[in-house]
Amino acid sequence: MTKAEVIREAAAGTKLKLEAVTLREIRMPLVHFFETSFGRTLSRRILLMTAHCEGVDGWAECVAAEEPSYSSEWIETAWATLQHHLIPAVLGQTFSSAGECVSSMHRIRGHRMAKAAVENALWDAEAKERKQPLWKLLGGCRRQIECGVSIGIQDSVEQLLEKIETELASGYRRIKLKVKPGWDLRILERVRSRWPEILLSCDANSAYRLDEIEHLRAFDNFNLLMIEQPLWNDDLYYHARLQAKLRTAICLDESIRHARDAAIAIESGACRIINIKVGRVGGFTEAKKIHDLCAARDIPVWCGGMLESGIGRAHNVALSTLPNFTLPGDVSASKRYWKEDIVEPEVEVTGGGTIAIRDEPGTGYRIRKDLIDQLTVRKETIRSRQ
Ligand code: OSB
Ligand code: MG
Repeated sequence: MTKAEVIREAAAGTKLKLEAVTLREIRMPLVHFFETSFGRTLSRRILLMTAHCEGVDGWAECVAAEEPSYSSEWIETAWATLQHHLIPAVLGQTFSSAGECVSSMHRIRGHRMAKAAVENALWDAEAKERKQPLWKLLGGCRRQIECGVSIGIQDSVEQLLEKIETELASGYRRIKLKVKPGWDLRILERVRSRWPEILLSCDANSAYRLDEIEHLRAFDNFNLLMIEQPLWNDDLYYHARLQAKLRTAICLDESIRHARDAAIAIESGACRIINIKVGRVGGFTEAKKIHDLCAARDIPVWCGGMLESGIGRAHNVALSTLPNFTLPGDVSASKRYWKEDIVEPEVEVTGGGTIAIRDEPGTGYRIRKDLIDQLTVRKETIRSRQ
């Protein structure tokens, strides 16, 4: 280092030397099963990543699921890609900010959920090192965020109505229903006639095809805030064709992998709303890029969820404080998913359907290390030899 560099670094005050990384898999059964158009989840296998940076530990959750259904990534590809490619690309390096690791991982194609685990753990470490709340470091501006819920496909309509009633009574500000052929118009009709005024949306997770366009047009009858990802998970073009024929706004989730996808989706009219999931897009840097691009084009965004434990959930809370997160997200209370969460306090929602933002350094949610140890089924620490 030159003298000027030493002085500059001392002035900046932050240095993250990534000395070691710990990967773990924990098992956590869900309080209730969660069913989408692609299947039912009863229990989660969750990959946690810890970035050890000279006395400061940053934590993140990799949102890759148990099966490659929502995306092509799943826990085993994420673990292997982290172990063999991503961790070697960043280990032993010194970063002056978390976002710098993105270029180190650039030559590895795809595997965005795995990349997000690395980057987000470093963001957590950076926030702790700077003694700043993560939400501020990300550029957030809100002191509370608005919460919605995503309600899976149920065994009966009665069960669904009961669930909605419970969530509305808890204060949630938007109800999103998972739909698929055979569980769509009939339930939307029942829900809308019972609650004519609520903010209501639906998510098809790619369950429809373009030849079902007349069927999809019937969704216009229910005054929905949006219909999320009706067509193929990797499509933009046909969503544009569909959006031109619908009154209801299309929101894209799966199809938006990065800011360029978001730009093309907006320019081509494939959607009017975008769901940002930090794991899906490869980390906070890309999530912020999409956020900024949407803000500049007057496209509202909201924060999606992936049945996260408290660690991923806390990151979603922080991200949701950015100014263009103007619609209620799928960020809800820990207790909807877990008997006991791995952070303290658990993520809690007020009677008004909001989460209050915490001001401690990092996420503001402490890691329950003992509980994590109890839930761990596999663990590996990889150290730098430098
Ligand atoms: O499409 O938003 C989705 C869960 C798993 C995979 C995909 C999705 C979801 C959800 C649940 O809708 C959101 C949550 O409550 O975490
Ligand atoms: Mg979705």
